[in-house]
Amino acid sequence: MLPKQRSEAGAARKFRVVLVKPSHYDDDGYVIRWYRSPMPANSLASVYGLLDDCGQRQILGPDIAMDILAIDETNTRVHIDRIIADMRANANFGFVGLVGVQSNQYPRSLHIAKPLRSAGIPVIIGGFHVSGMLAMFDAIGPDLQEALDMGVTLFAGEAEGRMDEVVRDAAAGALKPVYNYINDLPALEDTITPFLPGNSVRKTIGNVTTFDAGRGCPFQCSFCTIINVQGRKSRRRSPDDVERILRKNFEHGIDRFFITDDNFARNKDWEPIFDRIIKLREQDGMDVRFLIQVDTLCHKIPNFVAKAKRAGVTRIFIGLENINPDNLLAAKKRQNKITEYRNMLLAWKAVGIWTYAGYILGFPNDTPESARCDIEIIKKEMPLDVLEFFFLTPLPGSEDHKVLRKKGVALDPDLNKYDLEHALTAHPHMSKAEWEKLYRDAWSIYYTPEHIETVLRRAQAYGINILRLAQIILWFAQSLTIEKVHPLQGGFVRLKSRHERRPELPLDPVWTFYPSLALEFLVKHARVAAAAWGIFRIYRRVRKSAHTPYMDQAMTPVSEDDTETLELFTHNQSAREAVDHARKVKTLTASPAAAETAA
Ligand code: B12
Ligand code: SF4
Repeated sequence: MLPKQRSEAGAARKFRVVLVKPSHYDDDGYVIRWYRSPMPANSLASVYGLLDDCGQRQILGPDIAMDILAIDETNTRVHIDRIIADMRANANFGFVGLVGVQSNQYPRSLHIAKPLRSAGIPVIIGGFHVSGMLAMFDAIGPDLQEALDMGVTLFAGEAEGRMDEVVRDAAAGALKPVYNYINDLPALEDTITPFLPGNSVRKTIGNVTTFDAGRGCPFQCSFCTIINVQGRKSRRRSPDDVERILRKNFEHGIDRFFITDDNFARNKDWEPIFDRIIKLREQDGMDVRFLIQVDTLCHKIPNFVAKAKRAGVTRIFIGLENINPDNLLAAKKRQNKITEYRNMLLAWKAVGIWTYAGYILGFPNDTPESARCDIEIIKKEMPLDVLEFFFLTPLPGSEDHKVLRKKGVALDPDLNKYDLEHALTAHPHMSKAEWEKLYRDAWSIYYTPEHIETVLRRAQAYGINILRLAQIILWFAQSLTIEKVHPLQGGFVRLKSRHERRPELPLDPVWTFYPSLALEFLVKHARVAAAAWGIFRIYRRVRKSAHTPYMDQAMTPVSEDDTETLELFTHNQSAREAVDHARKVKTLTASPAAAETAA
């Protein structure tokens, strides 16, 4: 039997909800699952919180209790047979919710849904794939139709304020095929606090959790899904909401947070939220710390960086994406100005905050040579700590995906591969094999022992905790080579079950599966130990030199000469043009008359 959670004592009946945040399949067809995943899933916590609230308000009446179980498949095996038995014992009174389903998780979701539907259990799929497809296309595509044909209900848009309707319909056995709220996005102020019960959180690595302080981003990057699913308008939780979330977690010993807003710098209430957190830290003694995602112009917002520091931000994630202005323009990422990159990174460094940046490989102007050269320039001239690479991916929900589909361009039909780790369409200058090789090589070009040492030396000079940074570098540098998954999909100790394989692939015989699993386990852990020892030695060397001042080109304050001397600004025609453009803008806006005209 499945464990019970959250039910009201004394109620005559229970409405059983099993929430599953699905994982997806690796390239060998096995579900990616870990003994411990890095942190609780915010989508799962959001949906759990909303259902829990329905239960507490007894929306189905005083004699019906809500009984909710949350399973994150990245750290827990989904025993479909047990869910079926459990639901059957409850006369299928309830539903299974597949939560926060991304495109790459959609095939796995259908595989989970199929036997449940055959057993007559109501199933609902929500998340970015369904929302993205319904946001961009009027007609239901074959992938969503497959779910509908099975009798699965699709939920598009956000569930805040809509969960009562779904629960009531499910209880009445009258779920609609589609709930489409994509054009009616709810306000987030005073909405229900995301929440996960302790046994779910304990399956994650540390004292870290996630929450979104807001949704939506004003920019228009063509590869982005967020703007089409969550909109371009900033909707946000209030400072009171944020304080409630922080206090609730802090009481349970959780003091590290990943604020999942895709661009916290464009959350219209970033300042009152930071001010509230500053109060909690400085007056109420709550030592809470944060990782936030921002854009490359955030340093220009008055007080943003300084208040982030005081609010306990220790790390930021930036979508750097590329250093070729032609590529940024092609992706409509006009807000990313290479002339501002160094200013921005140095502003964060000056307050001792370290940086993760995402870098996309496979923009139209990339060649294997140019991309390799760009990574070398970044290493030399930009004070970045952790760099992570992605394939340019036409994600369902993005403008890129819609345009390619409309043009009839061939796209890989296997949604499981839409995880930013696969080449899914033809590239103008690279074969698929060259693109894949570039992706694999990019990690080893960036994470050389020499460069790891440089990153640690720079960080030490800025007063950053380099032991923690070294651990994160180990994770990012080795994940792809050792675990064959992107670090953001990684976890602690990979688990595999013989039966958790894509149904299209054969079941491995016992006599080959288990020996190769054991060998894989040993080899991987030996490699992790060797890599950890290598990075630890670098760390020790850097630590010993703590009293010797360190400076290099990347750390040099930005000067007028940069544009003549740094390769970042001279490496190709479009970089030189970007510099000319920035100069013109500066000259124009320096003259009061021009400033008036510009205004
Ligand atoms: C935080 C985050 C992460 C974190 C996860 C941390 C965590 N544990 O929460 C990390 C960094 C680890 C991560 C990794 C990845 N991510 Co991510 N991630 C996000 C991000 C920024 C926020 C997710 C979130 O919490 N959203 C808020 C929740 C509340 O929204 P929601 O999931 O849509 O849920 C709402 C509705 O959909 C609905 N709903 C959802 N489920 C259900 C179920 C039912 C029954 C009902 C009624 C309603 C319902 O109600 C919810 C509340 O309103 C999103 C972008 C975004 N803004 O959402 C990308 C995003 C989801 N990630 C994405 C991707 C691709 C990935 C990776 C594959 C990337 C990679 N290669 O590493 C991995 C996959 C890892 C994994 N196992 O999930 C894509 C998915 C795009 C797509 N079309 O599939 C997104 C959209 C970003 C993007 N680039 O476009 N991610
Ligand atoms: S800045 Fe980020 S969230 Fe905003 S549109 Fe671009 S990719 Fe999307």
